[in-house]
Amino acid sequence: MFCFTLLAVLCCGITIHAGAIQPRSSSYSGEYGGGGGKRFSHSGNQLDGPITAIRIRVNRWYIVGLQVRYGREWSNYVGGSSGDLEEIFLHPGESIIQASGKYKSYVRKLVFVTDKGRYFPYGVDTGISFNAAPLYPNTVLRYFSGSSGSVIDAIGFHWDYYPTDCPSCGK
Ligand code: MMA
Repeated sequence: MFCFTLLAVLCCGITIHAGAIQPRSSSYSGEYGGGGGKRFSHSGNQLDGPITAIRIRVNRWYIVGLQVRYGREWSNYVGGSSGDLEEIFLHPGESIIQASGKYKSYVRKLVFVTDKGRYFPYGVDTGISFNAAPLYPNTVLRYFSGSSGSVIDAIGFHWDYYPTDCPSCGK
């Protein structure tokens, strides 16, 4: 019995200790939007590097499309063809640290805030508000997922540390 108790105490101790030396860094915010469209995820694209630029297509009502540059590589475009395509490039080493917006059945508005204090708003002020931010300190937007068809139906935000294994990333 004593042995068993000792083992339990030891195991517990090891678990707590492992937790302390390996802090968590990944978190997820979402999904914001409706249930239509086809699913997409940029989880593989994050291996190309940090987010360095974003293209958003907007029309008078909706966030229509999305394309994201990871390191030097652009993701596939998702969404429809109406409206105008807008492009922003982040500065070297700059990261998105907050994303807010509005949605109903589709995404209506997106606002990105960076760790250099810049913010980039897109779309219209209609619908339910959301406010997405990372759970863990010093983590940033690493990739997007969601659903799309002729517009962006829904969107989610994946946060983690800025990648350190990327020589051309400016940090
Ligand atoms: C398409 C189809 C739907 C989706 C809408 C909006 C027009 O229908 O993909 O499932 O909800 O586009 O993106």
